Amino acid sequence: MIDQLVKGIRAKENIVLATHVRPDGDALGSLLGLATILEGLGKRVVRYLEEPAPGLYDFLPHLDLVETDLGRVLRFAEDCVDDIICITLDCGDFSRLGRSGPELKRIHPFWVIDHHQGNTGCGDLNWIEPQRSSTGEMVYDLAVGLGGDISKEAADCLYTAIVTDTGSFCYDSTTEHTFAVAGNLVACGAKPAVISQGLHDCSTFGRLQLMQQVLGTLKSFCKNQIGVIRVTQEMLESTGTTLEDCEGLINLPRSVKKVRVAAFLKEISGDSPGVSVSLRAKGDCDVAKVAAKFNGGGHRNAAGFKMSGTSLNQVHDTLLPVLEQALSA
Ligand SMILES: [Mn+2]
Repeated sequence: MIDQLVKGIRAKENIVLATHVRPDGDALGSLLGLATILEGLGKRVVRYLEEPAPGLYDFLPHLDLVETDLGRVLRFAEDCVDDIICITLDCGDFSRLGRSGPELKRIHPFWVIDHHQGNTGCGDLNWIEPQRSSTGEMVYDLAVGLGGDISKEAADCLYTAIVTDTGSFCYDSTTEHTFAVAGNLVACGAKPAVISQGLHDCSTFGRLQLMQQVLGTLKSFCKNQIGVIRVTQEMLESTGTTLEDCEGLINLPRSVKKVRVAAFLKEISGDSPGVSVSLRAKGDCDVAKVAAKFNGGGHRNAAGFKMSGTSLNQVHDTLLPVLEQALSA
């Protein structure tokens, strides 16, 4: 597969890179890392995001080069005629590309590089490996195939992708190859301590106050094997925070020794109010299957879904029996 991708990339001069809405570290790191690597090979690259990247990742190099104007991307693509590829990274299914998806898909060829379980592939070419720790790990292998240099900037981006999607090398998906890639990235100049500081030592007092309130909602079920927390719009308002500040809070219930499944219920306001749910599992429980029952997706250990026009209590009552069932499966 990598040979096919390498051949395709060598044949083209212009490349549009895109990733999922509300991008995480793997999405952004893969996008920015691959962009830098391709530019090193003399390609013209567009780094497209539907909305500006979350502030949490502002330590990543070249975030300033991100394009958020879809019209400009499409005009660029039109000017390139056939000499172009659109590559989506870390996008588990087509809808995760957001409103831009249908427009971007008009660019041909349209490629998918991803590691989400259940991704059926909507591209002209699909490189999907669900057993991989991260898209960043796959991008590294592609970079090796391309034979280009991995600059310090690219190494920082790909290392960030891997370290975030593996929960700092803690999740099941972390393999010998993951460590080998991370080691090579450090050899290329990635700085684990600086990245870790950028990712973890970036709290605000507002976030800590939010954490306090969110932890106040902690409930356990099923002999302490299920831990559930929630956040309301009112909590966000009173602490001057946004949903972005909830990143990582699900690890609080997950960290309980007995907990096998953690759930985080978030009240969503805006155009389509409702509830978004993040799920984390330890051991043999598969939360991707749980999320799929609610039209969501993800991996065995980390998954999620969204329901509109509903309340936190309603979602809680519907979800709990499904989680209990997943534990006994
Ligand atoms: Mn990922």
